[in-house]
Amino acid sequence: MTTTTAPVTLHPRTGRADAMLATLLERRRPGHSLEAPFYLSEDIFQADLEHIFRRHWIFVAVAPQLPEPGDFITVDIGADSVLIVRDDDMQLRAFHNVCRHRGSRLCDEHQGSLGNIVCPYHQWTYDLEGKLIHADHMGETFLREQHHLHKVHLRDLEGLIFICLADEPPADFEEVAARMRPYLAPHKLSECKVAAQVEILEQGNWKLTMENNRECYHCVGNHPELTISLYEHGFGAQPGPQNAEGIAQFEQIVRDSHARWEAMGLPSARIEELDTRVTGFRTQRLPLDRAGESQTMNTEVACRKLLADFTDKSLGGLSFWTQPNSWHHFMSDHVVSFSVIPLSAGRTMVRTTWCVHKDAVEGVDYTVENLTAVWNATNDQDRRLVEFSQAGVASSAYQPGPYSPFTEGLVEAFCVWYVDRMRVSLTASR
Ligand code: 3BY
Ligand code: FES
Ligand code: FE
Repeated sequence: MTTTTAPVTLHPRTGRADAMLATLLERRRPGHSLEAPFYLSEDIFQADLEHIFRRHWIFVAVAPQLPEPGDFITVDIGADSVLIVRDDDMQLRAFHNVCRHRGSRLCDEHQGSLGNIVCPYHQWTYDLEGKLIHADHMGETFLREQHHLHKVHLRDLEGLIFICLADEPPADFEEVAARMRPYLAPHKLSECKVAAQVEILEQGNWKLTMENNRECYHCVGNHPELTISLYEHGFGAQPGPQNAEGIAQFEQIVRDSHARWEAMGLPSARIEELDTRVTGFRTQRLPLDRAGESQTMNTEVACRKLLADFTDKSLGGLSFWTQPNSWHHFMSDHVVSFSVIPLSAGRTMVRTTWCVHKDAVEGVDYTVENLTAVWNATNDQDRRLVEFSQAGVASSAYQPGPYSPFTEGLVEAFCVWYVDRMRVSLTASR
């Protein structure tokens, strides 16, 4: 591993080695994986939390996790715990899960239902809008209105819940939302129910999880279940005489499918803005192979009751990727969403949520086993790949390797976005 000779100065507040980080960011070699400290260093992990996860829009949940007034979930991002509740007017709200009395954690559970938010320590009580409504023994001069819960920014993008811990969140989210709404709205995720949710722990850095997600170079060799429904020519490939016909055929299928879907009111064209904006995103609706209905083992729908008012099972897969931490696949019968939560330099949680129409009946319209089979298998394969990468990066022999210009363009886009956002934020915080 190459080491830097730059002088190391500690950040006045965090005590971290920001100069070394700045040097590593500055000398990142385009088109290559990152240097080892980006995956291994706990200091850089803390910097990732500060500059990426506390300043950008983070995908944390789907609206069907909180269908009723009083439903809540908690989400931990580094040392910050966030409480998301649905209030009596059905509005989703997010608060720091921190009591305004002496700072106690308010809710310890990951999900549940509550009437008011009651602190377990001295029972200060907040309503679902975060207002302090009750606090005993605080005297005549105590002002309840100065002790409401601290809010966290929240956006519900057609059922996808994003939060931002920054005081001033990136404003371009509104534009991303406006662009994405026509793609997502027809699937009516907000009218779904959660059919299954699985959390897996990966012994690897969150960036390796994201990089792995941004390419399908590894798919043929590792994902026998996923590649049943995905067209191989959708993965990107070095063009040549051996695959010219296959690529041309695939492109024709995409054009024909897009024409059909667009005519049904389903926007399908690719939008590619992963590394060109603060709230990086990408979308595309792609046809699925074989029966072409869903990402299942037999490529047929996993749920007989289709989403929204769909009658056509063959709507392909609408994918939506966001920086820094999510990807989603919307099909005719279900939606599968992935949220990546960093835990430490070498540990990452991936939460996968499968949603079906809220009136679909388990055992009649779908089975959880069939619905989740492809992505449970694929997630486990990806976990192994991430763990292999983490192990290799930790070796003294590791050096940044070259990305394929044909199949790893989006991995590069992730790294470009990451390095750029870190540089900007690091400079601004000095
Ligand atoms: O399809 C996905 O979401 C990613 C990309 C390829 C491998 N991985 C399963
Ligand atoms: Fe919450 Fe005292 S810390 S009521
Ligand atoms: Fe994969």
